[in-house]
Amino acid sequence: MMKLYFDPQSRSQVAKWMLDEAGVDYEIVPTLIREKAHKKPDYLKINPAGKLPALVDGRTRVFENAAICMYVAEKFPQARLAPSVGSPDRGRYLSLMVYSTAQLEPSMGDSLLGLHSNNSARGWTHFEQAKDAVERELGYGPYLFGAQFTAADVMIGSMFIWHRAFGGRSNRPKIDAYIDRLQARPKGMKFG
Ligand SMILES: N[C@@H](CCC(=O)N[C@@H](CS)C(=O)NCC(=O)O)C(=O)O
Repeated sequence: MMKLYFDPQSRSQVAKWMLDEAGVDYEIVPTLIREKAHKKPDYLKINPAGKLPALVDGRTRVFENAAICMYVAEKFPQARLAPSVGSPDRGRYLSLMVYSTAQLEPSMGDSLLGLHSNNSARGWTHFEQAKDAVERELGYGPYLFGAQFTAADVMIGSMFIWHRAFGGRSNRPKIDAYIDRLQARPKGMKFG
């Protein structure tokens, strides 16, 4: 059975949300940050960055939420959590998965931490510009791929859910309505 290395008070909840949406069996391996379990040599063999979460599936190990979500979507195509390989939407899907973690996550982190820099040489820009990009991609919704809920909603949505949990407001009615929809899903991401 797949094993999810998990601390409930961490981004491990993103991978858990994805696995729950896929409706598959997995085992939770408690790996608590406060106990420094994520820095132990055995865990570093799974995720060399010493961060949570990580997923182990037989001889396969996957770290970074975006990779875990893509792995799960690919392994369980019947869950329809990604546009299929070869479909015209596939490129946009891959782009949004990488965008979520390469640009949205750091710009949101800057915003929460009050680190304001407009130096786009870092590879990402201000959180407000990231919100613009998400609004453009949302179109008429309800999800990023219209009626089909996908791993891209897990990755992009979880960033905004996390932002909310830390008291941030998006101040974008369209994004707020989207996040409300995601949180209302029966298997939506939980915290703590
Ligand atoms: N981009 C990574 C972020 C992982 C991450 O930063 N995890 C945090 C918990 S929310 C962590 O393990 N921090 C502990 C540390 O770095 O020592 C992902 O999505 O997997």
